[in-house]
Amino acid sequence: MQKIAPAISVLAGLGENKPQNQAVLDWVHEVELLAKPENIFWCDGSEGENEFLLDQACRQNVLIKLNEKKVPRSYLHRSNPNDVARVEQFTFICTPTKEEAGPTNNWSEPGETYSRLRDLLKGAMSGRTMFVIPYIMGPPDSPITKVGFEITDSIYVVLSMRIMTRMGTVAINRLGRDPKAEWNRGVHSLLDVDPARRFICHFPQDNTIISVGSGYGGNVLLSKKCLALRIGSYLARKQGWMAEHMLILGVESPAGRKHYVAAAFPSACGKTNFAMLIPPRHFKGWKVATVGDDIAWMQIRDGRIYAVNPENGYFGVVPGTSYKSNPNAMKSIAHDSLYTNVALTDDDDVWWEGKNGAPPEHAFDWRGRDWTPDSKEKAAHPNSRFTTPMRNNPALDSDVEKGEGVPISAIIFGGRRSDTMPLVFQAFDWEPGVYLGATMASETTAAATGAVGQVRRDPMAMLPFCGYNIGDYFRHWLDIGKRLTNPPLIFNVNWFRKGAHGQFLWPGFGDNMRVLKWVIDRCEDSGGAVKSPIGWLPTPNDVDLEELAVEHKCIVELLGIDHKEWQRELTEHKKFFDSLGGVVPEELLRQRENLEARFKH
Ligand code: GTP
Ligand code: SPV
Ligand code: MN
Repeated sequence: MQKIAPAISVLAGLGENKPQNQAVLDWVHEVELLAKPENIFWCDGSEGENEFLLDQACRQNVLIKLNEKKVPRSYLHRSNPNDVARVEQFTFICTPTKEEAGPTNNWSEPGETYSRLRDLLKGAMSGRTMFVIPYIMGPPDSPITKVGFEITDSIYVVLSMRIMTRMGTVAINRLGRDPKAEWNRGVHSLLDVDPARRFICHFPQDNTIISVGSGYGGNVLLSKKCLALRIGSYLARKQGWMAEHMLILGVESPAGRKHYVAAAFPSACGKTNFAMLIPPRHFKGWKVATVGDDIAWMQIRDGRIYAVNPENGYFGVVPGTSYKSNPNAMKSIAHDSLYTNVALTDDDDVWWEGKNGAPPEHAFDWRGRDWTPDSKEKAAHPNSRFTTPMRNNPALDSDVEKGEGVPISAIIFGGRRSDTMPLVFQAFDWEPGVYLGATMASETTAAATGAVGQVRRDPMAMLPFCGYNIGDYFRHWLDIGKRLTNPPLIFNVNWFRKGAHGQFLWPGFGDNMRVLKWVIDRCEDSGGAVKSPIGWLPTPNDVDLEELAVEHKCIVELLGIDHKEWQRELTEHKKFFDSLGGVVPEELLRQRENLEARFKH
């Protein structure tokens, strides 16, 4: 068997970017004594370092260089077939008490967990290189920006973190020498990539993350779900801001009026696609620009919400990405990108289900096995991903680096629902809007291991990412509302409603502009709607459907609510709240009663 992550021989002048901060040095030393690496590589984030590490990764077969003409400076990575998605059942919030982690998280006692992890990490990096990655989350000049250090024995993690975060010297400078400064400690080791020894543990009180036994995405790029959401949400509540699983986009009308919108959809439910939307031809002069595709850090200023994207790149779902569905993503991943678990063609190009053009006659599937169009299994894993710098995105918003963030006019919740949820509606106010987010549900996807297609409640798309008690999280949302004099309007969308034959009723993708336009109209007090029990619903006349080839009866179905389905939905809301065991704030329980009452009138 191939050795996992053998040490690299470090070239002179590389890997020497040691920070001055004594707290960091002490912590690295402590992990070194425990994990016993062969050598330490202190990353600086430079071009030369990246070139060197890419070359090393190819030599170790961690990466395969792709066809330089077809996808310049890009590489394929194949993860272990037992390690292809986030593992929610092995993800823990280690707070002193179980109550602090709340009813939706796996909890594990901190002292015991540290000692179990220490045992696992003992000598875990022997014969390996230990990389120290300094990074920041947020624009360099933002007051909200946080510093993190990730220690890892995976070269793939280093190369990915360089794309996903602002990495290297910028972080060392931001932290400075103050040993008391706030920064996140992240330790990651592949160990032997065995699911039996795979744990993703968060210690919010210590601002610490320890992740072992995986080499995949959200389990190991500790900046992302672990810091920016789980630890982030904990810090946000304590410090009075919000860390949310939301895309951020800017939308500009032909008249030059611009709004920013944040949208929370669960994993693999359309955030990246919505954030990169290209309006259909009929919307000539409208422009959509991306601020972020996965995470929003939001602050309140002058009674308004302002958002920044803490990330620097996109870790996006590959299957289904094409010039038809998402041209901006296709252009972004055409160069300088890492691909994970897609298929490799005979000419070293990448392929996946849903890419433009005919499938190749022969390829190697995501595990590296022979594949032809007759094969029963998919060529690319359903959760195969691209890692690409946000600078590759032709639609990147001009204010993406703005430290103070962009003002948010609307918050949109949305899930993957075959039935019940209409294409779009608007909550009556902030509190009913929080209820809407708190009760949202979605069919599960391949982004996490486990069954796919089952409806589960996923409050604010944060079920797997809220680093503390969900009841306190709801309370935080309600409290935020009280501080807002100019609150964003709150909406719900569903791109995934299906007709009687199991087909999607709505074309989605670029045509979601039609829904976005209605949202913007509502923000400008100009969009029409009718009052319904669940909120303000547009009629077919209120949504711009020009040049859309969808039958009128489908539109009526999409925009309608079925009272029978909603009775079931209300029962599910109650069941969900009951399952949380008394942590749900009074206001939300009252919202549920109000909703039920509105259906009776
Ligand atoms: P994470 O990165 O896991 O957080 O996912 P995401 O929310 O960014 O989802 P993404 O945009 O990558 O989309 C996931 C899947 O949904 C892809 O296969 C898309 O092709 C599909 N999808 C996205 N938008 C739409 C849409 O409007 N309609 C339909 N039918 N499918 C969509
Ligand atoms: C998600 O699952 O929401 C993702 C992918 O964005 S991962 O980084 O693996 O969490
Ligand atoms: Mn996500």
